[in-house]
Amino acid sequence: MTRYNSTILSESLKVYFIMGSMNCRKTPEEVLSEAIAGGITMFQFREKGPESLIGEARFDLAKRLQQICRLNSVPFIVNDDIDLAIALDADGIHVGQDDQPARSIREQIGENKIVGVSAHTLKEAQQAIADGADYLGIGPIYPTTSKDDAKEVQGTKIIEELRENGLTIPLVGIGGITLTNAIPVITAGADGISVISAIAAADDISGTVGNFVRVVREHILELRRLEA
Ligand code: FQP
Ligand code: MG
Repeated sequence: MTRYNSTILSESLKVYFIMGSMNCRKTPEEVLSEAIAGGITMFQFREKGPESLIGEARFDLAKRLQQICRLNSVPFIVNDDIDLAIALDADGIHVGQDDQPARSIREQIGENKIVGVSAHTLKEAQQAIADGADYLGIGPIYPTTSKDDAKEVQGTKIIEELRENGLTIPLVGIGGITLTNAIPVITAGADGISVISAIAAADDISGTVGNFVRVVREHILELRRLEA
C-alpha cells in the first residue's frame, strides 16, 4: 500500500527535525542550517500555534527554509497545510487525526509525495496505512511542551504493539525525546526519532544533532548485531 520507497524513507526518519519560528531562539534559517550541518535526515515545517507567523510571512519563511533543505538534499515536509505543500511542491505533508483525512490528502498530493500520518492506537495506524500513509508518527512517547493539545503520554509500548501486530511501515517516535531517552524508542521498533525543542532550543544545535545521529545509528547497528 505504501508508495514511497520505504527503505529510503526509513533512512530519512532517523533524526527528523520539526520546527517553526516560534520554536527558535535565533532565526529559523540559522537554526535549520545548523541542524542540517549536524546531520538531520528530514525536516518538517510546523508554523502554528502561539506566536507563529501567518499569511505571506509564513509562506515566505516556508519558501526560504525549503530552499535551504533543497540545497542540502534534505527532504522538506509541510505540517497540516495541504495548500502550502502543493504550492511549494514540497516533498511531502504530515497530518494528524484532527486534520484533513489521510485519504483525501493522498488524493490531492498524488502518489509521488511523502504522506506522514500521526497515530495513537493500532486502529488509527491500520487506518492510516489503508488510506495511503508512507510513514507514521507515534506519540507523544514522553511528556512534551511543544504542543498544547498533545494527547496522553504513551511511552514506547505502543511502538512495540504496532510491530508485534505485524506493521512494517516506517515509524518515527515523537514527543519529549532527548539524548538520554532516545534509545528505548529505537529498541521498541521505531526507524527514527522526531525532535522539536531538544534541537531548536539547544545552545549547540549542530553538536546536539550530531549526538542524536550517533546515538540512533549506533543503537540501530547494535540491534542488527543482536538479531544476526
Ligand atoms: N508526528 C510527526 C512526525 N509530526 C507531527 N507534526 C505530529 C506527529 C503531530 O496533527 P498532529 O501531528 O497530531 O499535531 P500538530 O499538527 O499540532 O503537529 F511523525 F512527523 F514526527
Ligand atoms: Mg496536524
